[in-house]
Amino acid sequence: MNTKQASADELMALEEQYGANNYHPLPVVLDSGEGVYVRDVNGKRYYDFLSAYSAVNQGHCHPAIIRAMTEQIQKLTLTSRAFYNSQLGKYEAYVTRYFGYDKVLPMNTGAEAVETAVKLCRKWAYEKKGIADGEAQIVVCENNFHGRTTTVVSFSTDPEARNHFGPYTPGFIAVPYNDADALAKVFDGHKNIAGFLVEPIQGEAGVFVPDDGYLKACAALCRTHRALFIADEVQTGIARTGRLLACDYEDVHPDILILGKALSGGTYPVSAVLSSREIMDVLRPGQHGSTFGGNPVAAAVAVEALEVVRNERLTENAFRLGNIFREEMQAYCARSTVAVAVRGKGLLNALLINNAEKKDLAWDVCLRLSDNGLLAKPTHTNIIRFAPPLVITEAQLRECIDIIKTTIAAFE
Ligand code: IF1
Repeated sequence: MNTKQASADELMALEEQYGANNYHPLPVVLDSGEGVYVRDVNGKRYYDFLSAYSAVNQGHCHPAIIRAMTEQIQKLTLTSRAFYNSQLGKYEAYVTRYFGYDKVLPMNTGAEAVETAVKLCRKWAYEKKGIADGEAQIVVCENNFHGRTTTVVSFSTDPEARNHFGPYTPGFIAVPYNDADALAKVFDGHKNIAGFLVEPIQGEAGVFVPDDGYLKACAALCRTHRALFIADEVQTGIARTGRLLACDYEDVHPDILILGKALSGGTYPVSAVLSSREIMDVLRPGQHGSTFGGNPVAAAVAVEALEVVRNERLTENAFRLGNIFREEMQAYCARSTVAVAVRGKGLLNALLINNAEKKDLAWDVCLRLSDNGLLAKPTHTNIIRFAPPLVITEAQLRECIDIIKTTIAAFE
């Protein structure tokens, strides 16, 4: 490949030939990003309405985060946890205070943080709750998405995510989402329940927002039965839904909180598991960790990424603009034969497409949206997720609403 900028087709062909085919991307080859915008290799500018699945809440290449990263990355990138480093303690103090916890276990990807939470919950169950070793059960929800590792897909109910990856890790019970009675029945029927793992809003499943009170009812059941309420806020956390955490809508304080994605503003893999001292202290030296977990770059970046959320009032912005988005799109759905309904909280929203006549209509709409300068992608065939960076302005949002309406109108 010579040094001239390879064409979009050449670059897509390289991925097709040399890359594992575990994705089906839209035919757009992105090359740069700034705030709510990304540009492809031909210089075409798009509004990014996926935000790397809520990792880029602070906007692409946020200057303050890039500055923090650039400074640290030229100084010290990785020491392993065999030694202390000058950034980790400051980050641990900052992030635990920020979310109201005693302790944090730093990891890298969301799935690693979920795996960490599962291990922590099980060990707490054996050493503090007194469940017989190896007998702990963790309740999960049907249609969950918590990552792609083999233990995590062991408790997935999605055949696409789970099939042919066995043998599976045992010790999980699936209940219907948004049904606290179903969780109550599991507690009544089993004595070895260690915890309940839940997404406050099911993102991948299609932005399913549970009824008001669902999280609170489940947290109360966990307290009554001395099981840990584990919230996976990898996608819903860090201001995305219009509150710092989606659990904040119900004043639920998870026993174990899982964060990722926007913890670094999309600049670096940073995830975290936060909990109380009583729970976290069941992990002793040598019992868990990772090479990059807690590295100085991740620590410096995460502090800055969280500062941006606070300083730029991204939570309030997501709340206010999310209401505008749903109000405008609901009005459009009322008179549309294509767009059926919109649902979500803050700037995590999804539009249901009527694909009765054409199965892949949502995909076609997304292709046309990209032609019209807005990037979004369907999930589960007929649901289009709309999740722009939380730095979007009202004027930009209204422009994007117009783009979405005009694009869909062409399919009516
Ligand atoms: C892909 C989905 C979203 C997550 C929740 C843990 C993780 C995720 C609630 C794991 C990750 C990502 C994975 C990414 C696409 C995206 C995704 F479509 F796959 F399901 F957001 F909905 N908990 N979600 O949403 O975090 O290990 O990826 O850092 O697999 O393509 P990760």
